[in-house]
Amino acid sequence: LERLPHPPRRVPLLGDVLGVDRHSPLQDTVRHARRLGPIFRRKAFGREFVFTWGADLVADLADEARFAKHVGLGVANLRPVAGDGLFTAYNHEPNWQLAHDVLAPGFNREAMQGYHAMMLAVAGRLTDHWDRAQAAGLEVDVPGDMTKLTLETIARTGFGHDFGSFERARPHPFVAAMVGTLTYAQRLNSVPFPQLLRAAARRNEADIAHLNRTVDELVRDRRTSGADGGGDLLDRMLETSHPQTGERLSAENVRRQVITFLVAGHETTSGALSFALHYLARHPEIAARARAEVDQVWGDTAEPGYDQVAKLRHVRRVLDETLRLWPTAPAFAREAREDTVLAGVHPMRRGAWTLILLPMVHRDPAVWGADAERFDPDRFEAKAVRSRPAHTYKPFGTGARACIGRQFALHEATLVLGLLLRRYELRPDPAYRLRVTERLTLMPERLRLRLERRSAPV
Ligand code: MNH
Repeated sequence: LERLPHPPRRVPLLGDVLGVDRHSPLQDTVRHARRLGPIFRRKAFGREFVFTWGADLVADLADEARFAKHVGLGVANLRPVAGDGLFTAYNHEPNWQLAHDVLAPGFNREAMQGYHAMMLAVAGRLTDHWDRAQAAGLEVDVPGDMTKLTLETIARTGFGHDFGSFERARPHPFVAAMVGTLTYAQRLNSVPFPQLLRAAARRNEADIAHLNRTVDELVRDRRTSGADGGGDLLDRMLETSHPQTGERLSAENVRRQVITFLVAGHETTSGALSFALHYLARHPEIAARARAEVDQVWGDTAEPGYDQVAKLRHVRRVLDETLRLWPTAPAFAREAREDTVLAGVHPMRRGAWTLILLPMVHRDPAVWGADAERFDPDRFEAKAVRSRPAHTYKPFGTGARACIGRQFALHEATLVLGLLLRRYELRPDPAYRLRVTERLTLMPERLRLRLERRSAPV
């Protein structure tokens, strides 16, 4: 550890943390990373964090035989909210395997096909909303509207629940409570004495209570209505027993899973869609190519079918490239299962861990070329992908604890980008400069766009 590069120490107690902007710890760390190299440490309040982004190191950390997910920092700070839900569970907690096995079929191809019509219906609410804004000559609030869209999508497809997001002027209180808990969890990492955050801690308790209440109501509605959700996620959580052991999720664990899926199922997808729309607006030539593909593949079918989404290769590459530059879950942690030597160089004790800094992994000039900062979806053409080493692109994490919702997110986002490209031309505000808000996840700050309806709208 002592040998790893680190920023200069200014204050002995606080380490280099005085240089940390507590509103953007990730971007701040990325700035250090460029200077300090592929593996480095930062000290904050007596704790040492090791960050890794070099391609050979990250590839080695992906070895599931020697490394596993580490529940630390931001993820650990969410334990009071999400408990032993799928995302925040420790590897050894029995509820992880149980919930994983019970819920994984909720993301297979057949299940995804079942969600498609509802995803289309929610996207229709978005385009109604955008049509009205466009007709009135108003800008649209991209992150706000993408959050409405993705929250409604996961709530309706997974839980048969309607938050009425598009009928509200302000975000649903569930979203406000969620943003509160994510921001608080992030903040806990960057203050020396979290005990002093008394007012914030009380607000956080209230936010958690709100999330719990919302979820308890949603579960009660399902139980009392006697309706089955047609095999949706809530159905699986409540009714499905483990195929081998016959075990069921407990009521308390169901509560944790519902919160987990409502939050994990919309926040990162919303950011991905928002960044993608930013890039499409800024690169009209790339938007035009993707739009031409949509016109060609979808023709004038009013409602594209499930299979017609995967055929949008260009649109999908726009999304892949967006998640390269702005992986909306920007870091994940890996720990050593046993004493080992990382990439044959750095000794690690059992349990020692490091944070993988995705924006740097994804911008390493040694992997992505001298123009790594440039937005170029062609990097995801099959031939280019094959020419890159494994484990150099990891927006959905790695191994057994990788994202269970990956196909869900990609299908939803590709469908929505296709629908929006087909319907609108995107006009950026020339004065806008991309600023990124952090609350564990990433989101473009105050992104507004103007829309024009295309001359031959479908
Ligand atoms: Mn998702 C885990 C990124 C969409 C539900 N997700 C992860 C991890 C990353 C991630 C990275 C691994 C974290 C870690 O190792 O600590 N997820 C994303 C991104 C998007 C996304 C970038 C969208 C874009 N995730 C979704 C959606 C859902 C979802 C949609 C649900 C419908 N994700 C999860 C769950 C986990 C997870 C649940 C935890 C899985 C596990 O540990 O078993």
